[in-house]
Amino acid sequence: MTENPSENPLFQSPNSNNGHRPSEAERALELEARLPLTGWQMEVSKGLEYGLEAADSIRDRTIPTFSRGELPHYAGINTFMKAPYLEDVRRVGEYDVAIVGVPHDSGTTYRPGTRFGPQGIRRISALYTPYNFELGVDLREQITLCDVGDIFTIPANNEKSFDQISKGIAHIFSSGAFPIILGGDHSIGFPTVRGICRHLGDKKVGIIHFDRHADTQETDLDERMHTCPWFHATNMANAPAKNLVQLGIGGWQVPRQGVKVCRERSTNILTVTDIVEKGIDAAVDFALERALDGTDCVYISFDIDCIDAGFVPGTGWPEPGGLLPREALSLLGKIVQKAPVCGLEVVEVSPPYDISDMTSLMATRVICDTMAHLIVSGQLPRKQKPAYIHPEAQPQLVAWT
Ligand SMILES: [Mn+2]
Repeated sequence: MTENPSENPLFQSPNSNNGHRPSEAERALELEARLPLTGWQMEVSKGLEYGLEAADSIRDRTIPTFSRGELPHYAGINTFMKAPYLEDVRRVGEYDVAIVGVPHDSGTTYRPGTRFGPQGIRRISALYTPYNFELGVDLREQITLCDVGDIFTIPANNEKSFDQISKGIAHIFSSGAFPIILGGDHSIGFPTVRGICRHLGDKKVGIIHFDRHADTQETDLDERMHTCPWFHATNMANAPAKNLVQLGIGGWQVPRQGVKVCRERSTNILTVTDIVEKGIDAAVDFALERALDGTDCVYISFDIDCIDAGFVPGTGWPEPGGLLPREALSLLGKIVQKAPVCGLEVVEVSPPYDISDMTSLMATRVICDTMAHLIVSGQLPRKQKPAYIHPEAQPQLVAWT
């Protein structure tokens, strides 16, 4: 159901309409008229069938007795955006997008609580409708989404949890469903990328990493903690360090051991000031040029703390001076529209430290925007499995003791 991008007003030249450049709002009003209502109607009839017709006094006859589907937003079972819960994960390849929680926070070095990140993000995601005004996207009409629940992580053991995470992500990724991962602390960045690399054959992935922290040291407190994912991920031949782009790094929480590794491996860093001074478009060009140099796809690792601490209090290591939400979302949207994206993780949401669910809501926004930009750029729904997905799994990619 995705439109040809050339017919989408978002991609039309500014002067195509007799010199009148429509405002974003004018374009948005036009785009909405093109969206079908089929998915909504199906949801209503299923609701009436499964949830029974409403009591006689209810005038709106689309309302069932038992809440089914989107409405009301405060009711219902907490999957991400009330997507169907896929209990039989063997069927995940039947969906365009799979949401998976990774409730692991044993890699945390200060405030814990990100094991509740998936629950927090799912809970506040019920606030959202599937429609975005400016982009003219309706997720319910344009893609199929499921929530496969959480990976079974082992709270006292990072390494066993990493093995579970890599196995789970490899399963989703190789099925052809687009994986969206709800963290969890950032230690999961290594096993998620390892899961993807397992099915890349000889293909390569560039990592675009949004964060205030470098996360590139080998160990922290003697283990592979949330400060360490990119040291280990970029040891894999499928994920070269020269294709690691790190956006928003800076402040008083960047360990010097990590900085040394960034320098030695020539990762590609832009600070918040770099991004502001270059401008968003130049920063996007820099990120794509480096992440796509010799690679076949891009993985996005979005640490919620890349955004200024004032907007995301519910995180493990909040740091003032980060990106404004508008800047982060604009960078993300432009990157997703221009790169072949193979997966997204949003990490470091810690609901016990959150206020009014703001941090979880920011994560929801990052996820929904990513899905919308994948639709607008024609990457979703997938017409076929991307060529970079190799059917055979490589069991052992890198040794570490
Ligand atoms: Mn961070």
